[in-house]
Amino acid sequence: MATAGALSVPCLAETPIIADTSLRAAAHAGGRIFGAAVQFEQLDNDPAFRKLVLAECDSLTPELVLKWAAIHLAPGRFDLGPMDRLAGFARTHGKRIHGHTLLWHRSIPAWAGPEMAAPGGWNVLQSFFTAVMQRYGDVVRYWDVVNEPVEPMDDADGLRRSPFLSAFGPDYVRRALETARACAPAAQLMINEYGLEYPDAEDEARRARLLRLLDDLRRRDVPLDGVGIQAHLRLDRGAIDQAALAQFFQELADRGLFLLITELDVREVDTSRDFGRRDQRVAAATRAFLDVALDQPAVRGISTWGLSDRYSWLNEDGESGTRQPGGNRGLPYDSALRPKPLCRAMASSLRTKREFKLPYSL
Ligand code: 9MR
Repeated sequence: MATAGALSVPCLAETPIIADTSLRAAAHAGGRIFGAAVQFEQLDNDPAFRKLVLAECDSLTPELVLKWAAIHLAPGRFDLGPMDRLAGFARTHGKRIHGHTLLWHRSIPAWAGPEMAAPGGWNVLQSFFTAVMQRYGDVVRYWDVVNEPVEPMDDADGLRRSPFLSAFGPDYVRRALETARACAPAAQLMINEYGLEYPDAEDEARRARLLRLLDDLRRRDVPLDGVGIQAHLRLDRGAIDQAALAQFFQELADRGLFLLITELDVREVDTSRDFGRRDQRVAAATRAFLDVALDQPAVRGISTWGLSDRYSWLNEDGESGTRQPGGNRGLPYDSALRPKPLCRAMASSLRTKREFKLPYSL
């Protein structure tokens, strides 16, 4: 069975001196890793963007092509071509792939819903896990085994109402993690969750329910190694409460779990042409978040959801699904691939908040 070998983050002394906006250099300076969500076509068709991604990223998260609905076309039939291309790119350039994601309620193949609900329904999940965890085991070290399982507003004891919950009951989280461990014994298994960052009642309820889920899994000795904090920040949600957030990160770390910031970006409200003011706001909000996150030694790294405003889901038109480059300015590089104040704020936070004696491996 293929396993992810260690690929060491260079020690500070080996890190080349590059621009002070370099997120990768700043992350390495603190013993952390940096990555971004990408699509292969962006790397293939856009040489300037490819160069930026190669310079900045240790880890690439497939934005679309590793999701279940994208791969598992029918029972026993997989379309692995698009993911193979991204994995090949990562292998060629010595990058890691972040395994996003095995179970997500928004990416279930249409045929699989009824199959899951029928007797023996776990087999369909088992065959997807086996196919991708073995095929990409050499480049994937971290897997988002279950994405977004918690939804306190759903009134199902705080777990999200989903086809997984309906077919298998709340125990599906344990079964998914155990199945993943059996498929890739050396991989690092994670739960990835959103809506954990703000001090309002909704996020507070989600934080509490996530902690309860983690305690439950731990009590039953379920294989779980880490938690992904998505960190889709939003300027319409107001300020974060740094003390409360620090406490939450500590509560996660106290459970023996490592943490990754997995999908960082910032949704703006202001759409004016005053880019200077907008960029300062985005940078300040992110700095307030990252200074807390990176103060926590259990946080191993950051990935942004995209690297440049040229390619951001936040610029996706809900109806057509097309993206208008540059509308929202919530990623470190602008649509001309120039570093923005956000980039400098991230690099500065990464450099200031150094926690590690030993570098983590990717
Ligand atoms: O950014 C992704 C968007 O282009 C896709 O249409 C969508 C459905 O596959 O998924 C988006 O990525 C999501 C991620 O997989 C999970 N967390 C929230 C992300 C943004 O919606």
